[in-house]
Amino acid sequence: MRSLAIALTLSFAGVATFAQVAQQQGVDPRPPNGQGQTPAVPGQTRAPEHRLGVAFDVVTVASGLVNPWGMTFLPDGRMLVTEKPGRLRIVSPDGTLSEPVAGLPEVDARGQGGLLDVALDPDYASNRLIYWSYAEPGEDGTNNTAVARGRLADGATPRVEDVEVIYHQTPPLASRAHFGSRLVFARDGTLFVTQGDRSVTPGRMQAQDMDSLIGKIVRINKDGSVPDDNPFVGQAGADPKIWSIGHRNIQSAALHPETGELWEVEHGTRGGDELNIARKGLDYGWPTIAYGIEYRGGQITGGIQAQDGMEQPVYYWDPVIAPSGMTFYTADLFPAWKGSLFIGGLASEALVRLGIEGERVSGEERLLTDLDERIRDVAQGPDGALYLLTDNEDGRVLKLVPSR
Ligand SMILES: [Ca+2]
Repeated sequence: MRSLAIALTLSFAGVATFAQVAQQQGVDPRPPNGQGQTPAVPGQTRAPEHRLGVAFDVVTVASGLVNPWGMTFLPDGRMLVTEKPGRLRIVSPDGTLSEPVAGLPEVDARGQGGLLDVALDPDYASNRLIYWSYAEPGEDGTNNTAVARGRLADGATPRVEDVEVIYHQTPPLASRAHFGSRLVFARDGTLFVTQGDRSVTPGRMQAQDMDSLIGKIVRINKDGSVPDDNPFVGQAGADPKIWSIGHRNIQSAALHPETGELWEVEHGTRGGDELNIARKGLDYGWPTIAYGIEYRGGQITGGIQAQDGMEQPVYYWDPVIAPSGMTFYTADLFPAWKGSLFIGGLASEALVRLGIEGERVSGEERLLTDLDERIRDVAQGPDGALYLLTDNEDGRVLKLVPSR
């Protein structure tokens, strides 16, 4: 497929021709679900396959983790890893798992719920604060995404102290799905929380409601208070925690290493996973505009893919990859990968690499397609290796290192 793409590139006679070819010749040969849907701009989907041919080994760092979901690195090189059923562990570079960190609040681990992402305070070295997101159990079978923080007290039996729940997505709904979520600190020290629409009709409809936190990215201060410069502060009927609206389910987010903007990938239905740059106060369209079709078949809402006042994705996938964690690669260990965006694939059971030029996707590559495991999170380690979590009852921490 690569040689075909090169041949076509060399012989292409115009942008329209190239766009047409790119439409047909991405890395995924299957036809789109959204028949007749056309990208808003050339290259918005099915970017040309671009195999860099980087040789790497896959090393198992740790195993025996139950559905690990999120990870982050401590300054000493150990990792914090969440397990979806509700346990947080410290993982040493030699693969040793700590006892579960004591003191975390109860989670609702049904369905897609549980203990989700984990992040360090930007001032962790001095305050030892860590933050985690989770599905919080509520009344009468309802639940919601929540964020807590606490001070990590290390030792033979690690624990968190001074635990505070700093954020609750409202309103709670009865659902086992679409909790998001990723925690990303902006450069100014505020915290982005990416969320979902709860995968039930009332939640889906609230993704456009300004008084609901369903289907939103929120931006909060470290203590959960509202930053003064949030976009809807002072707007009647709007929740001031909102940063952006119209999102379906975001389990993948990272700051762009140069611009500091929040990039995110959200789950679509059948066709319609999207890469967005989540900007202040903007509407990302769900459920009014979307690529792809409903799971059961048939058009989504009014069957439109674009509308004034709603943002187009930078890129979309139809068929989907089922995106999980992501990271921009910036280290020197793999020079050819510098500047690439890596996204974990759940249903696609692959590691997706996107070449990024400015704000467009220049090429796509699928790695680890023979691993046959769902990839739940992706992070760059302090050693420059690319770390992954595999989503299994016997889940692993893997790292990719250059082949010896
Ligand atoms: Ca969208």
